[in-house]
Amino acid sequence: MSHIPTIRSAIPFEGPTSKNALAFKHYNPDELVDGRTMAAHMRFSIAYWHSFRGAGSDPFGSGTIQRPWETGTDPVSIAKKRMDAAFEFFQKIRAPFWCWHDRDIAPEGRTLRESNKHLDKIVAHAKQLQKATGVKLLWGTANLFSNPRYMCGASTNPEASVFAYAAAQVKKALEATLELDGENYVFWGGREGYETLLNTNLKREQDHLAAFLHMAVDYAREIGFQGQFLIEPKPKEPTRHQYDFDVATGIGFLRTYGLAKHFKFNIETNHATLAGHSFQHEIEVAAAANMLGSIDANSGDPLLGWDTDQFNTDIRELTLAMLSILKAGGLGAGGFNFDAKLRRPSVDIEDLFFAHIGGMDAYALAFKIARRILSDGVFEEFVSQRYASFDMGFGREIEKKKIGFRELEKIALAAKEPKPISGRQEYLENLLMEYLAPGGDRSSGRAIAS
Ligand code: XLS
Ligand code: NI
Ligand code: NI
Repeated sequence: MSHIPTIRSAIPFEGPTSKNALAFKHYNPDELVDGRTMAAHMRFSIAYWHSFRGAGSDPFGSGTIQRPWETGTDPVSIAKKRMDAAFEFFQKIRAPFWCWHDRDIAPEGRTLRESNKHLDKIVAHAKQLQKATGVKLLWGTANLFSNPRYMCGASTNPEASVFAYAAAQVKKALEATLELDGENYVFWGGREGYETLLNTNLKREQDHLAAFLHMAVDYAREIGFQGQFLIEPKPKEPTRHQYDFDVATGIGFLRTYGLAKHFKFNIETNHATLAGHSFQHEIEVAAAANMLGSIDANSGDPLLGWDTDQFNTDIRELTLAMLSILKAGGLGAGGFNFDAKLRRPSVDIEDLFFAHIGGMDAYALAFKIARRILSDGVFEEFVSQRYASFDMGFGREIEKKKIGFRELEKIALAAKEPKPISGRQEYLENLLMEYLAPGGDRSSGRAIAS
């Protein structure tokens, strides 16, 4: 039985000239690029919480979105029906992956034992659906922030019994992720942060967070989970200060506590901008540490200071991000997970399709533009020229740590004042515009202005 009868079949690829709003213009899952399909390159994933649990509520009003499958009285049966609808959507939108929080997919019971039973039933159902459809689990995670027990954090809660509850919940979520062959497991900080230092021991809370992560890694290895662990940084919201502020903070934290070898980063566009960074910056910082893991694909609103989780169709921003991702060698076991939600008045099921079609098309287009830029190599050539003085002479000795202040002083005293060399920013931005323009196929080999 179809839950989405108005969209009869899978979204077709019709190419850039198509006027069909329910067709892909740039994302052709079957297209081969370097011997791999676009589906395999992009590894798109649907976020269960937004697309199947979000109903459009905001602090000023309740939900606006009503789905026909949300009927019945038994929460576990409703959860199964909802999941059937979700897998129908995954197939029709042609997404090879999905992601969940434990409490999105299965209803929380009156006790932890009952919650675990619900989760077992739903995971069994999900396993069948994955098998029947071929849709795979990109990552699982535990919701350690919605229930009031977590109001002061989970592993950073001042109360040890809450730490224990959270540990039990993550233990179960890891087992569920393993059962569904999840390729990654994510820790987003939830309420791991603080509101005021008047009631908070920051050092102790960070120690507890690290202890928790160590326990998670140990248990996962014990049960045979081979997937990648990911930290998803966010600077604020819900707490005023989140401990996993941004990628750089996360790297420092993981290295301090001996966790760096177990983790990479899941970078969310809107979290990057909330931290005062560009999306590309966060990707570069993670890549520089060899810790780029996965992407939560969305966008914020430059006029708003919170996590609006919108679908991203900003080709310039995505092309820059793609450049950094491709230069880093791609996402490996990660993917592009649409951690994005419909605006409150976008109440139709068609809106869910339009949103994802736009998101997938935008990323596929950015991927293609970025590949063209990299194969022409003009920006890379410019950048390597810019550092050429470190490829020879005393520059090289600086990089090899073979020279010190005394020798460098001698060199500086003997030389003339260094000559200013233009950074050519405006020129390079114009060049980028040529690639972004429709039909923006630059003829390669053009000499770069020096
Ligand atoms: C919230 C986060 C969350 C994580 C998963 O801001 O983006 O949705 O991705 O817990
Ligand atoms: Ni996210
Ligand atoms: Ni977010």
